[in-house]
Amino acid sequence: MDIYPGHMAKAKRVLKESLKNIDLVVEVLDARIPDSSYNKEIKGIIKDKERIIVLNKKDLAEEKYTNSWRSLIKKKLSCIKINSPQKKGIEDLIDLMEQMQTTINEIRVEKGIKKRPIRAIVIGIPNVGKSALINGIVKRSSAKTGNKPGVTRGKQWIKVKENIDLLDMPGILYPKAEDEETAYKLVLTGAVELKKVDAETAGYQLLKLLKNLNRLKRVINYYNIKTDSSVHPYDILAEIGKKRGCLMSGGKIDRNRTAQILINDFQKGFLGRITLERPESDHYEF
Ligand SMILES: Nc1nc2c(ncn2[C@@H]2O[C@H](COP(=O)(O)OP(=O)(O)OP(=O)(O)O)[C@@H](O)[C@H]2O)c(=O)[nH]1
Ligand SMILES: [Mg+2]
Repeated sequence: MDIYPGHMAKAKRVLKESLKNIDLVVEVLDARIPDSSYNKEIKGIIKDKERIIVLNKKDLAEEKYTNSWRSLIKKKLSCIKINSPQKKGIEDLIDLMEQMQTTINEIRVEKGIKKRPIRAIVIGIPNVGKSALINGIVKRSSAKTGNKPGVTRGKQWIKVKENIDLLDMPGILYPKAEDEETAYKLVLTGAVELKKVDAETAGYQLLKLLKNLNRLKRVINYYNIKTDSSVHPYDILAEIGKKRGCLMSGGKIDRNRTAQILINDFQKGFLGRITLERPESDHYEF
């Protein structure tokens, strides 16, 4: 499924341009789908720059699985769990950036190069919380925006700490929907707009995923529907539709509208914290 026709190549070019002179890349993933929100081409693009992985929207994900993803990622990279709007975990991220700054500058000094503030950028897929994270960092910084010009016109450097500058414009990377399930996970978590796909189909995908994750009970309880987890997604959607009064003329259930409600409730966290991807092996690229 080509969810971002044409965007990918251009975004990569723009990102490569933004990465010039950058020392540290803060890569934001959605804690509900760490694998699907990770762009596998990124390593090739950022090469040997330092990286920190942020598992954002941790408030919407199940803590147990966020922790296991974090342990897995930490075998290779630094990783912090964050809730950007509530500024949870931002202090830890700044501390980590500070540590990395020290290391990067020590290496510079060893090589006989003068110490200088390191430059960082936030990157990630659409809607993952890049701007919310940057805002959170700005609010936590001692100094506000500096007026040093960024790599591209219109961009500015934010002074996070004495020796850390952050580009105020995040880099956007489009996720690769390798298969249909990945594509729908991106829709369900809001990285891809729902209107790009058939809402009803997306609704069934969500119910199917929740069933496989043993989380269908959340739906049944939230909408207070009389059914059990063994029932087919088709019937569950109908039950939700009836409860919510999503009827068309003639009394037929408006499945499209029902699916939109269900997906919106999931995205808002009304069904509780739900992680759509659990780490299943050690074979992730990160
Ligand atoms: N619950 C929750 N919502 C978040 C979190 N971070 C961001 N959001 C919400 O997710 C939506 C997208 O956040 P943005 O910061 O605009 O995301 P972005 O990556 O800058 O998106 P684009 O600029 O469109 O690429 C907003 O409604 C945020 O309030 C988080 O940690 N938890
Ligand atoms: Mg943004």
